[in-house]
Amino acid sequence: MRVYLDNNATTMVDPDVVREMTPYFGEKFGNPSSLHRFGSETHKGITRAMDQIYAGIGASDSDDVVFTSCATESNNWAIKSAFFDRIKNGDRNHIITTEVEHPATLATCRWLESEFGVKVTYIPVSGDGSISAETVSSFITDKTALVSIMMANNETGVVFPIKEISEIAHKYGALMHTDAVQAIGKLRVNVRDLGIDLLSMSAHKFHGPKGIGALYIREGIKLSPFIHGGGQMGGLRSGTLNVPYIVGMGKAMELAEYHQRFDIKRIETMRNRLEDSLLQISDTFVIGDRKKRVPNTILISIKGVEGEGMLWDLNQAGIGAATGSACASESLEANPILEAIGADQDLAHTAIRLSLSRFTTNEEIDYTIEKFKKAVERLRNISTSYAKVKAQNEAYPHK
Ligand code: 7TS
Repeated sequence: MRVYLDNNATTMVDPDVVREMTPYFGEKFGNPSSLHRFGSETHKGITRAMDQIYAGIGASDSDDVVFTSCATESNNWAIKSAFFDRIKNGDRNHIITTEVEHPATLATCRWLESEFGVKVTYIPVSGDGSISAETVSSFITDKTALVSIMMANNETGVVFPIKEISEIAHKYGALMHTDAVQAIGKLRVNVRDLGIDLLSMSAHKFHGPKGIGALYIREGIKLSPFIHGGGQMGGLRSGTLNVPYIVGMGKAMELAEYHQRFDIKRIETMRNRLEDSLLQISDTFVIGDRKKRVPNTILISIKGVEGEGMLWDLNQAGIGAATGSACASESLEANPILEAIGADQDLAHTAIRLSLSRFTTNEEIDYTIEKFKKAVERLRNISTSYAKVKAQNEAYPHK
């Protein structure tokens, strides 16, 4: 059996999305900026995708959505623009973010700090993986140019209070950017209700293709262009549009929004069943209150078992899981989420992330419960035997 439980890293492209994209690799190949009919037929595809995305995130017609290559690019643009458009020639010099953002945000902030002297506050998470709007309040000043805080954390699935944080940001005249990569398709995302100025998304996290994302820009917010050139995307990001991928992202958003409304309970029920069963294993805990997490994610820590060993055993059984984020897996020892919850170094290695999707089935959950329990048992037996041998060797050292 093959079971994919790493949907926070990427998702399977929905076959309906592939179907929608296919003509744009073949007969509909025109440049959407061309004035002839080859261009206008692809232009229609772009317009439709735009409508699907605006509807999916509750944007108003006067707002902007600019297609990018991925959320990493969107985050880079949103944060660098805080420097180029608001800090460089203004009287603000401060950005607020959290310790647990994706590297796309953290590395960009660190670069602005080291190269340009921007002050950055990295808000810590508490033991349950959450952050509070009050903490943002306590750090924000009238020198804050941007607050950049993710909507849902990729490792724990914990949802952050974006509406309250937006209100605080605006009270101090700061812009509110959110990385909504892990929220789309899992939560209702409405930019207008949440008071968001800038929002990043990536199609491959909601069953669209990889290599296409977008930045939502609220009406009236002026950003310097990210890519200069032929003036596509209102001059904000030049370059011939990636029509098949944009069409795919639009369709994926339409489906994500539909499934989020009508199908998410089914995923949540499977996630809860999996979680309850795994928590029956002794000395395990899951990070984050279930009611405060997106409905597809579990980050579980198992005492005395190495995360890499678990991944190996699960992989042997055909199950794809992760030890936290794939992008940060090489520095798990310094994982701020696990440090925040007070996990010691041994425990820090045991964090296994299981993330479901609408394609996950109940049979796959049953199979995973069985294989997961077996893996923990096997690995705990190995470490017990190893400890015995070590103790014997210490008691009777070789001459
Ligand atoms: N932001 C968040 C919150 C993410 O989870 C990711 C990818 C990105 C940005 C980057 O998206 P990209 O499309 O630009 O690559 N997160 C993960 C993860 O959790 N495991 O692998 C990739």
